[in-house]
Amino acid sequence: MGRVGKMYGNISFYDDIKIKAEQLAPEKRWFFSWLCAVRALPFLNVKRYFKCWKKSEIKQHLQSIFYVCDSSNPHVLSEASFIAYNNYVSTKTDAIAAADAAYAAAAYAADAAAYAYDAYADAAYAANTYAYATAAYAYAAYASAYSAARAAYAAYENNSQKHYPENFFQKFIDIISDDIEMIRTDNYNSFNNDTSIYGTLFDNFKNDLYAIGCGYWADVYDDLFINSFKQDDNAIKALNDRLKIPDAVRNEGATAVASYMQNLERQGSTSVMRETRIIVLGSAGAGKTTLTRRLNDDDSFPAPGDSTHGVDTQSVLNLNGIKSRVWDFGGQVIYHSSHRCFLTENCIYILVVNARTEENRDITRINYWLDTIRVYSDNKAKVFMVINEADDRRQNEEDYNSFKNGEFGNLIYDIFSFNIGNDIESVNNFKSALANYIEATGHQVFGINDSGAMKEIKALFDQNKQIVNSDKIKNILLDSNIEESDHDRVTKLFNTLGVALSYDFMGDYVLDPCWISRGVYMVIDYLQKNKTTFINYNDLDIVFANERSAYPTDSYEHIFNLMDYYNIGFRNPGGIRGLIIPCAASQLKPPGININPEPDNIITRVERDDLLEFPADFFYKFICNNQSDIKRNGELWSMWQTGMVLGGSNASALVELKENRRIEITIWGEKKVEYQKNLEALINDLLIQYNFTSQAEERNRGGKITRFIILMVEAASKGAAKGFAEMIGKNFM
Ligand SMILES: Nc1nc2c(ncn2[C@@H]2O[C@H](COP(=O)(O)OP(=O)(O)O)[C@@H](O)[C@H]2O)c(=O)[nH]1
Ligand SMILES: [Mg+2]
Repeated sequence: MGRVGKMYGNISFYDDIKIKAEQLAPEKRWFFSWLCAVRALPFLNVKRYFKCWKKSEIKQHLQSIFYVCDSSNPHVLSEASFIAYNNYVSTKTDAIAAADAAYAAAAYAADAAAYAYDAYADAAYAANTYAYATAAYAYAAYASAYSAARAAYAAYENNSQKHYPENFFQKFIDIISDDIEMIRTDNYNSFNNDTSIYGTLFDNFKNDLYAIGCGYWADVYDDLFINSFKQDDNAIKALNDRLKIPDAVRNEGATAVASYMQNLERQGSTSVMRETRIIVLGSAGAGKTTLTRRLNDDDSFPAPGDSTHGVDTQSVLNLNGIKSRVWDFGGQVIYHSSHRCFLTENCIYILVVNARTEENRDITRINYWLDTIRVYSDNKAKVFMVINEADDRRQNEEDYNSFKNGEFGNLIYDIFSFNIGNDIESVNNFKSALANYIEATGHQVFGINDSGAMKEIKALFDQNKQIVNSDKIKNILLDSNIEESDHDRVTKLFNTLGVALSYDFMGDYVLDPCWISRGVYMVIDYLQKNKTTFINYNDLDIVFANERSAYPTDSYEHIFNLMDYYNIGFRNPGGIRGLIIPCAASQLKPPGININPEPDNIITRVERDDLLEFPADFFYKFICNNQSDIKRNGELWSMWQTGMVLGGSNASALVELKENRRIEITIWGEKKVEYQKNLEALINDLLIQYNFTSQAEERNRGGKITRFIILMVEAASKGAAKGFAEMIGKNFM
């Protein structure tokens, strides 16, 4: 589509804006982009009730857009970020961006039919997610204006002009042209705030936000218009608070943010807490424990062969005055399967790669770890990658640096190469980089009462009181001036944040996440050592023999409950009470398991379209999900690390994980087609839990039907930088 439209003299509106934007100082260009984005917001609701998006995703879409608008708000932009921004984007592209934003905001195009609406809404969402992932970076402003505007534009494209009052677009363009002129002449006091030009669109936007629990946001944007885009101290304070709310809350979407903000306001004053959790991952022997010790100014080496079992959470760092607890994981494959349940919270990750060992040099392994972090953190994490040059075996740095530009580019904060064991100076530089990052990002704002309660609960955990019952919790919350009617909200918040775990089945209790994680890993370690998949209550006496006070008998139920809840294992259906834990199953198919597929079987294959490995626990969870159908012969369960045999009613299946990246299901028997459908539904449910999307495609192969389910990782997981480059490179109009 050409850039046609109203002509200004002999140039188009678009070119006119571009030329004017080029002449503006960067911060003014930025302001202009932000203003365009805000003016474009009501377009998001051209289809009432935000029906342009999938219902289940509306809150996420809105949150992405509101968040990038907030991050680009002129009141949060510092001198430093302008400089960074300026270095990053040339004046030219910057001006084009501003013009694009303006142009799209005005939704001014003669040629309306060219683009399918949904595709654009998705693009806008992806664009926002890129910006979201990298909001700390200076170009968020541009991305926000641009992508909000794109969404708006898309919304317009898909709808006839009948939604708009007469001459709407002409008026809108005039307003935007006035905006840029006023910004040029430093006249920030009289921006046009006439919402009547939107016709019903503006009020519908507000009303529909209210209808979905986002009244808070309706008020924020209404106030901006009412005050002609001037923001008073209260508005600026709220803006700054919004940017500091815990990521775990933000990830829940616009409604969660709205109610979080309302709670802050209700509690009067706020408190900023600055704690983080550092997760150290990497293969066994990479140097994780050594690095954890060095960060703690401990210059000892772990004894060779003395690898970490489970997870060690003892180490607490003080980084520029901010407390960070370090979770040092054992690298054994068996543990990977249960990382997920403890890592969903927003954490900082250190990935240690050892340049010495073959396995660590293997690019696939590094991809595996990065993908694991991406999946488990919902693509929101930042990874500090450390290449351990133990024995001074330097790798070609290029090899590793390529990861920065690759698929995981936006995940990687930076790559450091040094000898962890002996290069104290580099360790200290690394520690400073970590501290600076945490200082810049690690603050979370809480209502004063909530933060009081949180501190008390953490203090209890620190005193080794790791199982806290309902009476105790109630007292803590009441002491912190949190009314009883509000207790559920607060316990739920603490659970979301990973501060204190609580689940419906636990009823009364909240638990220390460090404590329960350590317990779970000790169980897995025990099973691995004893080469068994079954553990009962008596076995736990042995597991915790040296930790009686930390893990008394009455704590066992919590550990089993949690493992069951997260599908790390499942309850033994008969006989002795206990858990069956698939990740402790034997590596290979045990002898004695018989498989007799019939010739007319059907095969379903599941693989990712990026052909990466499945996250480590994916297959184990699939085993758990099929627990009732797993064939067994007395105590012998037909399952192993990479396979299982199922027997449903009138159908059987052999399920195998191949090369960690392909699940092959061979199904035979009278009702094989129905059984196939059941299994596919189960896999699909699981895929959704991991934020994979799937699309099915059938093919015929040699008489047998081979069904491919081709999986895709959400567009959101593409690199931010790449997304940005695409946005610049691709003129969408
Ligand atoms: N010589 C030398 N040995 C190291 C270095 N880093 C780790 N090691 C040794 O390598 C082994 C594995 O290290 P460790 O930190 O336990 O690895 P983890 O499994 O990732 O926690 C231990 O025996 C360490 O003493 C290093 O920089 N130089
Ligand atoms: Mg270790």
